[in-house]
Amino acid sequence: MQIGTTITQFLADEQRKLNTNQTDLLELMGQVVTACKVIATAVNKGALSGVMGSLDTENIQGETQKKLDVITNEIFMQTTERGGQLAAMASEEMDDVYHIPGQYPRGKYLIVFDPLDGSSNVDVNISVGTIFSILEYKGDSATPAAAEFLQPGTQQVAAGYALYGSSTMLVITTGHGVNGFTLDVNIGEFLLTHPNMMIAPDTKEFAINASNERFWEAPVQRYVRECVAGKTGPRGRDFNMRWVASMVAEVHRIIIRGGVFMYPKDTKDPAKAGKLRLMYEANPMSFIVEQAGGISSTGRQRILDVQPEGLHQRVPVILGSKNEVEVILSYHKDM
Ligand code: AHM
Ligand code: MG
Repeated sequence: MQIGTTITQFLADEQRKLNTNQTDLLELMGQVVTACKVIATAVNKGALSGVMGSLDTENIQGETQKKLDVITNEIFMQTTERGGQLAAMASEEMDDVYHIPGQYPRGKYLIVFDPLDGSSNVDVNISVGTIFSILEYKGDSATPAAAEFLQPGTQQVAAGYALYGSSTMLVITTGHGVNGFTLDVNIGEFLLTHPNMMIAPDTKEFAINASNERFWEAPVQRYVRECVAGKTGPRGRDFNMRWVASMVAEVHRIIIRGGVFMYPKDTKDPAKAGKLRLMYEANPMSFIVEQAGGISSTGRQRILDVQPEGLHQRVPVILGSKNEVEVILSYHKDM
C-alpha cells in the first residue's frame, strides 16, 4: 500500500537536497506541525469543547479575544517552546516577546505567529487558520528584545499556514517553492497532496471587504469599480468576488485557482496603515505568495522589503495573481 510522502519525509528530503546538516529548522518545523495538529483538533471539536465565544479581555490591538484565540496561542507556545530550537517567540495574542523558560534549551530561531487567524469566523463554523514566520536570531541573549524580531520579510527562513477547513491543510515554504499537505486524520500525518503550488498569473476573481469602499484610496476604488463594471467596462470582462474574512482561506483559494486579495490602506482609522499585521500575517503570506509566482505589495512597496518598526505594526496588503496585481500597482503609480 502506498501512503504517500509525509511532511517529515518531505522536509528531510528537502534538507538533503540543500546539502545541509542543520537539523534544527527541520525539528522546529516538526514542532509547528504538531502545534497545528493540536489546534486542528481544538477547532474541530467546536461547541463540543465549550470554548466558543469571546472573553472579556482584549489583545494589544484592542480586539476582543475569542476563547479559542487564547487557547490556541497557549497550544502553539507549549508545543514549540521546549524543543531547543527557539530563542524567543511573539504572536498576535501577546503584547511583548515571549522568552523561552529557563528550564528549556534555547536555539537560534525566532518564531512569530497568529495562532487563529480569522477567529471572528470560529463561532459560525467557517474556515480559520494558523500563520507562522521563522526568522534567524543572530544575537546571544537569553531574552531577545522585540527589536531582534524587526527584520524585513526577505529574512524569513521559513513560513507557512495551516488551514482548518473542510480538511486540514498545511502549506509551507523554506524559500524553495510552496508545497501543500493534507492531514490524514486516520493516521495523524500530513501527506503531500499539492506539490509545487503556483498561482495562475491571470484571474477574474477579487477579494476585498467592499463595505469599506468609501475609506479606500482612489487607485483601489478605481480597480474595484472597473471589475464591477464587467464586460462593458474598461476591463472588458466579468469579474467574480469572494470575501471569507479569513486571510488564510483567501490566500489558499488564490493559490489554488488564482485571484487577488486586498486589505488596502484606508482612512477608517487614520492611526492605522491597514488592518493586517506585517510580522505574522503579511510577511509569511507574502513569502508564500512570491514563492508561488505571485506578487504581494502595499500598493507602493514590496511587502517583504518593508522594514518593520513594531511587532504589531499594520500594513496595507494587495496580493495574488501577478498580472492582475500589476494592474492595481499601475493605478497606484498613476495617482
Ligand atoms: P484576526 O487576526 O483578528 O482574525 O484579523 C485578521 C482577519 C483576516 O483573516 C481577514 O482578512 C480580515 O481580518 C477580515 O477583516 P474584516 O472583518 O474587516 O473583513
Ligand atoms: Mg490574524
